Amino acid sequence: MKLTSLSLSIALLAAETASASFMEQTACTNKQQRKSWHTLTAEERLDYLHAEQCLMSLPAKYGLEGPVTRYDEFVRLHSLAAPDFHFTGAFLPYHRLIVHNHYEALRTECNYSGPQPYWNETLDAGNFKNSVVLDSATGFGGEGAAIGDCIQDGPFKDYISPIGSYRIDTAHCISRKIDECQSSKAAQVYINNCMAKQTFGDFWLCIEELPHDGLHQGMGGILRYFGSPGDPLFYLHHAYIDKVWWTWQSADPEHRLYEISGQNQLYAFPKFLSETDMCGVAPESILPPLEPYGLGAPGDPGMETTLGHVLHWAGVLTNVTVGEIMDIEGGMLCYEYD
Ligand SMILES: *[C@@H]1O[C@H](CO)[C@@H](O)[C@H](O)[C@H]1NC(C)=O
Ligand SMILES: *[C@@H]1O[C@H](CO)[C@@H](O)[C@H](O)[C@H]1NC(C)=O
Ligand SMILES: *[C@@H]1O[C@H](CO)[C@@H](O)[C@H](O)[C@H]1NC(C)=O
Ligand SMILES: [Cu+2]
Repeated sequence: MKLTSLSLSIALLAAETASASFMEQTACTNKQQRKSWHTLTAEERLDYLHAEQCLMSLPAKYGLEGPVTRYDEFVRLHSLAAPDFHFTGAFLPYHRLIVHNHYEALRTECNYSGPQPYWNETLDAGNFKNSVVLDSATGFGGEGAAIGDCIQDGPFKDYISPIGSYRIDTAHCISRKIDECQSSKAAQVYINNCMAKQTFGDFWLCIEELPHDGLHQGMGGILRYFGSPGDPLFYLHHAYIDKVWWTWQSADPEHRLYEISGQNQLYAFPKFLSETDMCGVAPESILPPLEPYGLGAPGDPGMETTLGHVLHWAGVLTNVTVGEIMDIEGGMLCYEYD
């Protein structure tokens, strides 16, 4: 009895020390805003779309092979490291970071001063085709048509990216092919199911499987692959998934603010990927390749993702640890959701 409570307090003390070391001294007072696309004014929507077009017009600066524009560089960074952070414990942290990095580029390089929007996908689940997000005048344009499912309207219809769906580069348009069975995976019922999970490991797997995959498979085209940031909808989607994670964290901050776990390399696909999904899609058609890995991952003592896990970007961006971005209102991040 006594021993148990002693080891418990030691564990708690260790957890507190770990979290404290990740909290920087800089206070988060002037929070950046994240807002639902559905509630933005037409002018706010256009500001965001113009900022994205600006990023698509700026020249690449990291010297990576492939990217021509600043916009392309984020696509390349995502696909280069993609096997490290899909179906692994770093899935949510990595996407939190890439949305932040992309937003910083819009702000500092394209003078964007509006909020980071997110797409509340539950509002359009099963009916992506009619979403305001895909409006041709004040949105991202609709789905594709003709050869290559190239999008036909909206501000990005003429954008050609040299970055392929994964590691092989071929010049292509932004493609989409909506599947409303897949888009119904974004429904609130699946969000609620995940919100009820009590551990990070259960929550993350639940999110990555259903609500998260609903957008990627439901929108189709380039969003189905590791080159998914090639469609600017990627950032609205992952800001949304980030909001869902933050809501889950905030429901029990004492336990969840710094809770992380999960395999730290893509050793195995989660069980749900071995089964045909609810829309009758067989797993082989959506699985990324499994790659051979060494033991463990940078910053982790073993095979589990920890707060020390290094989120790295092909050596071109500053390395960040998972622990540094667990709190969106402290350390290197300072933003809030509406
Ligand atoms: C951002 O604003 C600065 C200062 O006004 C200006 O020099 C720069 O050209 C602007 N950048 C873009 C991409 O519009
Ligand atoms: C999406 O909208 C629904 C309906 O207004 C709301 O209940 C839900 O909380 C929203 N989800 C997020 C993540 O904002
Ligand atoms: C960033 O992390 C990677 C992976 O651990 C490592 O190879 C690289 O040296 C690190 N870069 C810096 C600047 O620390
Ligand atoms: Cu991703």
